[in-house]
Amino acid sequence: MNPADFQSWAAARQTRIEAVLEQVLPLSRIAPARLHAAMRYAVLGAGKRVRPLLAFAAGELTRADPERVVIAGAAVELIHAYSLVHDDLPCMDDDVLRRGKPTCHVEYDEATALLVGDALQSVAFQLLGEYRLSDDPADQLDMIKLLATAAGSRGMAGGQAIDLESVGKKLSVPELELMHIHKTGALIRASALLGAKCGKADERALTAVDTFAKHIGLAFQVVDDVLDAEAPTATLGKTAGKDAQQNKPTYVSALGLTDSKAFAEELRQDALRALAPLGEGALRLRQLADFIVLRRF
Ligand code: GRG
Repeated sequence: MNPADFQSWAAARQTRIEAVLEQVLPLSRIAPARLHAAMRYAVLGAGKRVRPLLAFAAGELTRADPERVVIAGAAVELIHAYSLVHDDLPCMDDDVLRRGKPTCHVEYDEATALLVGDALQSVAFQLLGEYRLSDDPADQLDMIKLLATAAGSRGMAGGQAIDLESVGKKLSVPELELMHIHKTGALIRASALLGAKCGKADERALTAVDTFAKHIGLAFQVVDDVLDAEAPTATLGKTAGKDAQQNKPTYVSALGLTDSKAFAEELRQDALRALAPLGEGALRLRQLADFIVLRRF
C-alpha cells in the first residue's frame, strides 16, 4: 500500500466524522450542562475512529453518498464511545485513563458516566432515524435493526457479559473467539455493513464485506491483546498491562506473544482473501486491514 495516500484518505474522513460528531452532540451550555459536557468529553477530540473509517471504506465499494455514510459512521462511533465509558466504570474494568485523558467517571462522576453512555446510545439511534441513509425506507429500518442487534445482548453487550464472567478463568482459543466476535467484532462488522448498505450493495458484495469484517474484527482484538502486553501506556493512551493485572484471559495468555502475532497476520490474510472478488473498489478496506493489524497504538 502507499502509506501516504492512505493517511491522507483517513485524515480527511477523520476530520469529517469529528465535525459531524461535534454538530450532533448537544452543546455543553445547554441544560443539563454537566451531562452534555461529559458526553462531548467522552466522544470528541480523540480515538482512532476505526469504525467510521470502515464504514467509509465499505461505502466506497458500493458508491455510497459519503454524507450518508458519515451519519452511519457517527452512529457506530457513538455506540463505541458509550461502551468505552461504561467499560471503564469501577463496576466493570475500573480504569482511570482513556484516549490519553482521565476516564469519564474520573473527570466527572460515576452517575454522570452512566448517563453519558445511556444518552450516547440514544443519540446514535436518533441519527439513524433522523437522516435518510437509504433510498428504500425498509432498508433503512433493517440498518437500524442491524446496529441494535450488534450493540445488544447478542452482540457487544453480550460479549461484555462473557468477558466479565471470564475473569480469572482460562479460556480456550474457540472460547476466546466466541467472546470477541461479540464484544469487539459485532460493532466492527456493523460498521462495515452499514457503510456498504448506504450505497447499492448486492448480495455478493455484502457477503464479502461481512466475511472481511468478521476476520478483521477478530484481528483487531488479537492486536489489542498484543498491544496491551507490549506497548507503553503513553502510546496507547490507556493503561497498559491491564489484562494480566486483572487476570483476564487473552490471546496472549492463551497463545503467547509470537503465536498471537502470527494469528493476527493469518486473520489479515483471511480478511484480504474475502475481498479478492471485489477488485479495486475494495482498496480502502484492504488498506484498513493493514492499518488494523500493523498499528502500534
Ligand atoms: C460496556 C456494553 C459494554 C461494552 C464494552 C468495547 C467494550 C465492550 C469494551 C472496551 C474494552 C476493550 C479494551 C475492548 C477491546 C477492543 C476495543 C474495543 C478497544 C478500544 O477500541 P479502539 O482501539 O479505541 O478503537 P479508540 O479509543 O481508538 O476509539
